Order: sequence, then structure tokens, then C-alpha cells
Amino acid sequence: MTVSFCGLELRHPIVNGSGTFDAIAARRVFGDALLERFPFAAFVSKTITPAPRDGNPPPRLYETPAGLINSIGLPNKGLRGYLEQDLPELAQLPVPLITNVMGSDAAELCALVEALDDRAEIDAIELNVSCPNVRTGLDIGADPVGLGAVLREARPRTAKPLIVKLTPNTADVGLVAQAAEAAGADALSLINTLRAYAPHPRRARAAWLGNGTGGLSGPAVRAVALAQVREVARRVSLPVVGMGGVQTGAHAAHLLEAGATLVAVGTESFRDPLAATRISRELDDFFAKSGEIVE
Ligand code: RRO
Repeated sequence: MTVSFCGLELRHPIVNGSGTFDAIAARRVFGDALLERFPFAAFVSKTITPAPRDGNPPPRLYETPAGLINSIGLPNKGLRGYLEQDLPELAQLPVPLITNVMGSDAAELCALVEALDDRAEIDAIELNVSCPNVRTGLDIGADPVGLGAVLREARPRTAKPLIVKLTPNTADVGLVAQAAEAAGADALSLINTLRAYAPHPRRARAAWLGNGTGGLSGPAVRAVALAQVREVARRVSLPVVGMGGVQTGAHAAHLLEAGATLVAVGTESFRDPLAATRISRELDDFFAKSGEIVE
């Protein structure tokens, strides 16, 4: 089941959600076996920022009955650390590389995009305008006018495909998607996590997460993702990377039926690093049996 996406030919439609699979650590653990059986058809890096960041204070994770709240806060080596240390390793992966970036204003975002444009190892750039966990970040993912203005500045800085990762934390995701399309995005990805709060299990009136709030992912958000992907696919003609709570081939098929071209697996990879391999096999089976009732 090969797929064309932004000029890339992918072996199947399953990729990773940014920040949910550490390919460099996995290579250290599994060695070259990881390259021979790489679970994703393209690899999306963790978000990088211009300068290194330590991330949010702990605790950073909270498990809910049907999901995971994270407040990681973008720890990363910064642009220079990424280019010098991570990119040579990520370039060895047997699939196209999508680098995810976030800036705190348009100038930072433009500088990141320009720096990545020079690097042949990178096949596409994903702009994270939707992280729920950093207050100083470019918080324009919910503002169609602001997002359009920033994208118009960033677009001419690269010839590589630009994917814009949208937030679900907005009243009208279709409007934001249309603004991104009009400003020159090549593709859209959604959903990022839903803003969420975890009370401290023992202390009154206290938050569990070090940063107060976080972002919810996992099965709890799957129905939200389906509704938002359907809406965005209806409102724009760009390819969409759909994600949110995918655990099985049937879940991936439902996002494709909603209009996605690719499907990203995120939280499920924390339970099983090879979940994406199983999901793409199940997806083939799902379509092989389509028309039948699958129990
Ligand atoms: O690092 C994070 O806390 C984080 C990011 Br950048 C994001 O885009 N979405 C998320 O749930 N967490």
C-alpha cells in the first residue's frame, strides 16, 4: 500500500507523531535490526527550537483512564545540536525524514526553516504551532490571521514541503486549516494534544504536573481526532496527516476514510515500540476485507 505524500513515495501510510519515538535511542537498543524493520514509512523528529531547552519541571506525565497527559515542555538540543549530533544519525534511517520545528516568533521560525532548507538529509519540515506546554511559544495555532501572517514569512525560506501541525484547542479548526492553505502550506497534520489538567492525587487544590497543565493524547482523543480530520479534509484540498489515539489498523483506516493521506501513531508506541508495524499490517488486512464486517 504505497502512498505519495508531498512528492515523497512512502512504503505505507503509517508515520510517527513528533516526539513519540526516539529513533536514535531505539537504534542504540536494537542496533541495525531497527533499520531492517523500521516501523514507520517516514520519520518525524521531536520538535527542535533555535536554542537548547531543558523542558518543563517534573512530574511530566499523568496517566488517565484512557489516555496520557504530557507536559514535556520541548526539551531539545537546539538547532545546532540537532544539525551536528542528531541529523547524521537520523539520516541513516531507511525512510524519508521530516524535521519538526517551533519558534517563539516569526523571525525564529524563519531562521529555523532557512537553516533546514540547506540540508539534503531533510525531506520535509513540520511547523509545530500547536504545543500546549510552552507559554512563551508561538501560540498562533488557534489564530487564523496570525498563523497566515507567520506562514507567509516562512514559506519563501524553503523549497522543501511545509507541513503545519494544527492544534485541536480551537473553536474552528477548519478556519485555521484554510488560513494555512492560503498562506502556502503543503500539508497539514492534526491533532496535537488537547489541553488537560491532572489534579494531585493526595494534595488539595494542587496540580500533579510540574507545569500545571499538559496535553492529552491516546484513546481518549480518538473521536475528537476523527471529527477534526474530517472537518479539515472537507475544508481544504491539502493532504492531511491524521493522528490521535490510533491503536489498531481499523483506527488508522477510519482516519484515512475521514480524508487523511497518512496516519501517525503516537502514544501507542510508548506501550509497544513496534506498534506501527502491527498497525500497518492490520491496515492492509482491513482493506483486504473491506466490504465485509470486521469483528
Ligand atoms: O514537548 C511537549 O511538551 C509537547 C509538544 Br512540543 C507538543 O507539540 N505536544 C505535546 O503534547 N507536548
